[in-house]
Amino acid sequence: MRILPFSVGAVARRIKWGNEMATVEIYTTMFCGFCYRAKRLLTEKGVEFVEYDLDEQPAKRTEMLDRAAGRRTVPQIFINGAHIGGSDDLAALEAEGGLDPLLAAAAPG
Ligand SMILES: N[C@@H](CCC(=O)N[C@@H](CS)C(=O)NCC(=O)O)C(=O)O
Repeated sequence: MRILPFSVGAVARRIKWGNEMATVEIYTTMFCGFCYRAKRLLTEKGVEFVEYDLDEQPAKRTEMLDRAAGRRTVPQIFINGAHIGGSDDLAALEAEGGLDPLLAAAAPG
C-alpha cells in the first residue's frame, strides 16, 4: 500500500540532483561483481539508471560493443550518452570529483 503519492527515494533524488537528471545507462550481466559494484555506487548516490541485462537482452551486446568502442567487459556505463567505461572508471571518476558534475547535467533534448 502506498500512502504518499511519491516515494521518499524520489524526493531525496530531487533534492540531491534537481528536477533534471542525467540519463545513466549501464550494460550488465547477472553474475558480475563489477556490475554490482557500479550499481551500488550509483544507488548510494541516489542516481536512477537504465539497466540493460545482456543475459536477458543478448542483442544489446552488439550495441554495447559499438557504443563502447569494442570494450567487451561488463559493466559499460554511459552518462547522457557519453561513454564512461567500466566500474573502475566510474569509481575513479567519483574519487577525482568528476562524477557529480556529469550527473548534475540534464539529459539533452
Ligand atoms: N576493470 C573492469 C573489469 C570488468 C570485468 O572484468 N567484468 C567481467 C564480469 S564481472 C567481465 O566482463 N568478464 C568477461 C571478460 O573479461 O571478457 C571494470 O571495472 O569494469
